[in-house]
Amino acid sequence: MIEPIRQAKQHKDSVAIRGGNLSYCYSELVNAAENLSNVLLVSNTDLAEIRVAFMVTPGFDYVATLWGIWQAGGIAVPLSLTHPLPSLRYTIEDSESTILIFSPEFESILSPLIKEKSLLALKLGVLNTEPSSHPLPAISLDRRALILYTSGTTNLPKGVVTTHRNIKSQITTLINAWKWSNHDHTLCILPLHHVHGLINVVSCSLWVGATCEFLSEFDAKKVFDSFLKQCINVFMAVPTIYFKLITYWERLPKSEQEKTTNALSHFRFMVSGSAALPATVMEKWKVVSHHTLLERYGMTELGMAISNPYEGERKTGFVGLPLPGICIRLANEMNEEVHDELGEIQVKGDNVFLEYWNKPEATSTSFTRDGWFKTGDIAVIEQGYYRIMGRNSVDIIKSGGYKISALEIEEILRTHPHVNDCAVVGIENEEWGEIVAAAVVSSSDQLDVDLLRIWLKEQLPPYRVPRKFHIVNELPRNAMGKVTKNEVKKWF
Ligand code: MCA
Ligand code: AMP
Repeated sequence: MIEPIRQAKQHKDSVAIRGGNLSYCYSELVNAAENLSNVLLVSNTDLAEIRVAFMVTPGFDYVATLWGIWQAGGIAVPLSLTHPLPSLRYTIEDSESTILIFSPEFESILSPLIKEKSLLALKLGVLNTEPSSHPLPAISLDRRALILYTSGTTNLPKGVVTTHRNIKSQITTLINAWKWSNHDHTLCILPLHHVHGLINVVSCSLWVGATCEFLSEFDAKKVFDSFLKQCINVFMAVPTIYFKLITYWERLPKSEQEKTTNALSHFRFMVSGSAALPATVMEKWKVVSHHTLLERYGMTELGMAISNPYEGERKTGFVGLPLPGICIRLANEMNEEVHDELGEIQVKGDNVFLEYWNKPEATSTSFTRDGWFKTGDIAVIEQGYYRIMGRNSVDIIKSGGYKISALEIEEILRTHPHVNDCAVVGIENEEWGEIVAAAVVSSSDQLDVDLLRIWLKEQLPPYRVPRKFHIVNELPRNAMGKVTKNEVKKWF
């Protein structure tokens, strides 16, 4: 039996999931997952690491689908709910998924792919929550469980493969460090094709028998309305979301502000991560909630690695201390450990992913010879606390908590008939962390930026579409002919 189901079986009648006006207990969740495993297995005894892509509404159906795939022996490939068709096609093709599970609301976007790829398609109806007695395969911890797609220094996103052991390690580390318990009740508003929402919020809460409540989308009013019901006591989000909540709260009448602050002050703790938390946001959130946000550092390839303490000083501008059980060091360009100076964060531990899917070379170059994973993030240690100072690539942009590859956007832009060349950069922004900006070289007088934006939206997820454009005759280059992106940034 997979570990999440084994854990869930200890909390049979407790409420696992809430969404809309519906609640589901742990027994219903386990039964729905096991019944779905049986449907997936048909007459097989084990899916043997077949990739199963799924595009399912966040909530009960989502978790039942994920656990159902795992319990049948498949590798789960969560699809983004907001990506356009070309991005969904890429994920399905790259992961070589052969089965696709979806909620009815996503049928229209997926139907061309189902036909084109001859996928075995399963449209979810009402899930069967009766107990099942069919035998299900034993799944060892070292089997592959999940592929999450993340952008990086290559132009196309890479599939990060984690095993059941990696996931167990990522979850149990956080449960211990942040003292999760079955009395907790959290709200999930984050996308579930990334670690922050899927592991830190949903998987941690369901591992301990807590309640995980879902909102269909991020909306500041709906988030505060949920908080005012006074059940939720744990909240995790990216800095952009805290920024948006603060902006909303500041516009409320004084009496509403007080009511909200009173509800928030009863929370157990609140976490920020996925991107640097600006000091201004940290300070303003203290006024809104009477809480010092716990900032932590993680990566799709690692889960969480460094965290400010649950008990103890949470330092503004620092991501904290290595989490127990995870080995962290700073290293120079020769991959030698350094002290008292800037270095790349390198990580070892059971939490570290297995491989990039079908990319053995990318996998091997991302590790040192002696097995440290090279994060590409540069940090210093001050009094034991890590402070992130930047990245070793200008081509990685973080916007709204999403990691974005400048190279991917450039490659697509260059295929536009009126674009001769381009350079994409991230511009610092308090709300979004960075916003994507593009300098475009065009010899055509027909290039229309609004039309270009619409054209890009058909090919890229909305958060990867540049917000700012600058049309130029030439890009600045160094003596080697390489575009000098710091010069490009100055244009914005
Ligand atoms: C959207 N907009 C943007 C961006 N995204 N503008 C600038 N930059 C952006 N990145 C604009 C839209 O075009 C739209 O404008 C308006 O904002 C609202 O768009 P919408 O998509 O509705 O935005 P939203 O729903 O308000 O979304 C903001 C969000 C979302 C909730 C912050 O970006 C989000 O869920 N981010 C979390 C991502 C995440 O979970 N990352 C974790 C991965 P207009 O109306 O003019 O069109 S990292 C991870 O997992 C690691 C392990 C870790 O450490 O956690
Ligand atoms: P992703 O690849 O989407 O998982 O994003 C991981 C990256 O997010 C890390 O490599 C960091 O660059 C960044 N990140 C995550 N948490 C923080 C944080 N608290 N402060 C600064 N950067 C962060």
